Amino acid sequence: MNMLDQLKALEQEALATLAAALDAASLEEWRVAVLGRKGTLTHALRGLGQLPRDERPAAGAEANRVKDRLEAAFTTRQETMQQAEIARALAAEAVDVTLPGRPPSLGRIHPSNAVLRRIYAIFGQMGFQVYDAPDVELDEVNFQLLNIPPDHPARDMQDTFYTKDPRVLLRTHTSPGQIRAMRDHAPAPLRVILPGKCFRYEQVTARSEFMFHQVEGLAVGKGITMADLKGTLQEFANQLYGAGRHLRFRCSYFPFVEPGVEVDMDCILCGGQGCRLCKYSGWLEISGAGMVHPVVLRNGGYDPEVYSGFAFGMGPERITMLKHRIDDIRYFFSNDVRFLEQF
Ligand code: FA5
Repeated sequence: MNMLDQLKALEQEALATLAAALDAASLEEWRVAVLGRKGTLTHALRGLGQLPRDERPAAGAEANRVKDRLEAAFTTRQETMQQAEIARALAAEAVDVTLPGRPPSLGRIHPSNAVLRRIYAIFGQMGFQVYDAPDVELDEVNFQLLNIPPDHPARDMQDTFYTKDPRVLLRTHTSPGQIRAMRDHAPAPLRVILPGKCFRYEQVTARSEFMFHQVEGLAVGKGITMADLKGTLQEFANQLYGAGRHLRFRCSYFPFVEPGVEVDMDCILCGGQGCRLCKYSGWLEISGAGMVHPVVLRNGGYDPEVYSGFAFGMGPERITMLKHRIDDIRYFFSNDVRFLEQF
């Protein structure tokens, strides 16, 4: 067989095997076997040099044509294969855009936080700033500086959770924040609310949790009187529960105020007639309060001969219960969405 026939036969065979190559591996095998350094075509091209001179131009031209043809065929086959691979991948990863989506579930503000924000806004309008005090407190600040020495009977009303260090406990009320705020500001006049979590080691019931929020209020300055306390709480009740609320101040005892009071508001359900909510008394308790005790003023850095102040402490969960007529405080922190999503 002369060179030209040999080249034609090589071309036919190579094209036939190329057509049979169905994957990338066999395509690569074909490239090595035909176009590679030791491939059949390369081998044939090398043989051109041994041809007689007059046969070389024709054989050379034919060899180049075959080489171009096979290279072009290889490229085309490779591209076709890549396209097919892309098409297969796209089909496999196809997303059905007509499927209904998963709706994101919308969060809500927790009812305790919602009423806290409302309380901040109301007292903010009256010039009270929010002061943050720690949940983990010293016995000294939670009790002693508030006029409750060790073994004082008032400690029985506010037992708490203790840490390994007997000096450190979880605060039972926000009142220790009074000491911290006063020490931060004295002797400048001061008007703050102190919101936050409180903890008590007590029986959990429909009205009492072992963890709950309080909002403390404190105003210290010259010439502050009980009338300021009454006016401030009256304005608060009007803003939160609607204008025209009636408040009642009942004598009470807290070691850190003198005089001390419990503040009641006319029942929001019956307007004072008497119903189940107010236990037929016509009144709902909303806050403990009083004039800051001289000992506490002194512990906070104010001279009680010159300065006076009022303080109050209320429970936002109980306030929310009244507002929305919730009959069990345990709903607040049991994380039942059927409860939480109503707010
Ligand atoms: C106090 O804790 C005083 N520190 C309040 C105070 C501040 C008086 C400043 C005078 C001057 P009391 O123990 O009554 O007081 O609690 C105040 C409010 O916290 C209660 O009216 C109630 O709303 C809320 N509270 C108390 N204990 C619980 C509890 N276990 N679960 C839910 N709320 C509670």
